[in-house]
Amino acid sequence: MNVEAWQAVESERQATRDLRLRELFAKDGRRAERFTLEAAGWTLDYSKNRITPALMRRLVELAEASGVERWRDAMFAGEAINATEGRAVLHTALRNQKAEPLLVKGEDVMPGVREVLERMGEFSDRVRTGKWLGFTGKRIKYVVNIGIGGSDLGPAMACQALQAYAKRSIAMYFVSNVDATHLMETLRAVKPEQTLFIVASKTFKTQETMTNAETAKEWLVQALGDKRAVARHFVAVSTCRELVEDFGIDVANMFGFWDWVGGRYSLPSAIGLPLMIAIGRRNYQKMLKGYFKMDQHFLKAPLARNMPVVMGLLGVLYSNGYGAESYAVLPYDQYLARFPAYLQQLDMESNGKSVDRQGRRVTCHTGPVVWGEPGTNGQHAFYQLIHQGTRLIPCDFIGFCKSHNPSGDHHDKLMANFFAQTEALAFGKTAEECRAEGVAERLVPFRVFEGDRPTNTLLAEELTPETFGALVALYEHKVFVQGVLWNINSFDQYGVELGKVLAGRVLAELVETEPPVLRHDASTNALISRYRAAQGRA
Ligand code: G6Q
Repeated sequence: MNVEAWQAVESERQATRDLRLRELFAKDGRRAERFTLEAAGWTLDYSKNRITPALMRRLVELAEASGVERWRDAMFAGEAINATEGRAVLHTALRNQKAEPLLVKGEDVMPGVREVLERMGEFSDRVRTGKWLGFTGKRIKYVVNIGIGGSDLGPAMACQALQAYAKRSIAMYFVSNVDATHLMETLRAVKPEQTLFIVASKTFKTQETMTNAETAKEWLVQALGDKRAVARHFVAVSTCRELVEDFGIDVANMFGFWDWVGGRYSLPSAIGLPLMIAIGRRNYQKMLKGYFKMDQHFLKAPLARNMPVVMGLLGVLYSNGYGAESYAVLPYDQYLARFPAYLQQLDMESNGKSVDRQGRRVTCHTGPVVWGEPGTNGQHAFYQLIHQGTRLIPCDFIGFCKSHNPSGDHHDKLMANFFAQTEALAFGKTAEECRAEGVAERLVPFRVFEGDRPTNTLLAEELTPETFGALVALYEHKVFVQGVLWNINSFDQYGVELGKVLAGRVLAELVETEPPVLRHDASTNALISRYRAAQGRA
């Protein structure tokens, strides 16, 4: 982190650390308005944070000193900012609505982006209207996406998020785990002659995905009694044509993307195919428009009024200033149930790094732990710790004014909880207030809420494809900003490699018929031997 700019943040934080949100609100009648931003259909009220105008100024200066604008512009321009992998980072091109060319290594990437979108549109129209038929002439009723990580979490989360817009006659399934239970339980729910498998893998080499895809292929061929059925029931989303062909999928039914789309940023690429089948190409386009609006806001708004920048700075304030180890994302919308899981990958795989861009050990904490569950469920589970625990857990509350399922007073109750929680977290309840309520003296310490628990409130009119796209882009850019502030490369993920390589070696040892010579540590050797014995392979 930029040392001087961070020190300025720190001294301002020290000067304001004893201020209470109660006082700050009482002193400044314009506080809520001052700390509220609007962008792409979203309102962000960040007034219930431990900030003052002066502290926000120091934070914005940190963003300036760290070169947030320079890095942002380089990313949007297609520069190879993913330096360790020598790649551009251009997920923003996938939703770019402008007519101008966008060059990567001298080549305009936009015609390719539009061409794939068009092919996805044609294909999803055919599936949705029943023109694409299975091998036995029946229409598709089940879509099973086989992918993992970035090739699963985005579309799985989005299909649930936008279920209100989905064609209900096509059921969507997502299989990711190499644990056969995931695939087998899914295959029990679908009929082979009416199932379309989408094998989604950027590399088309991922162990879990290829294992599941091979098993699904065997299942289908066996059920339909003909290898030719594969062509009508399997399509691929990948960057690797040869491997798709080797698997037996007709490349006419392959939807491509590019190495400048990182897995966890790939939802608006062809990886979004299951979502397009679910919600149709028009709604999908609206989602891309929502992404684009937030992209444009991120590009054009001054740093102090820039939603992803402000959220990124607040996160750094708590991580590095207050030592917060995690933050919670709490969507008050059941459709967004998988959003925290999606964000876990986006944030933790991007910023879970301990070396900076120059390869030096970082000197401050980087990416936080992200977690969360939909409200109000979380209130009956872990909110106790957020309200009265010893740890500081900044929270993002996400809610909508209108429900897709208006029924009685459900939505008013949901939103009453939504607003009340941030109020309770910010302002708490003093011992005097407890006593005034008649709380017995011996119980007062248990009934006090300290308050000053920081929250962001993100509110939109309705969960639509557009507001959804903008929300995802908001978090993408927030994570980007934090990566710049910490001077790390948010776009590689070498940390997932070691376990994969070791698993390859262990697999050979697990399945060998002759007792293998185990050369691990004593613990791993013993565990492998125990497993082999249980399989009768001692
Ligand atoms: C994402 C990661 C990772 C990746 C999966 C699947 O940023 O790179 O989660 O998406 O490992 O990879 P494939 O799409 O190549 O199967």
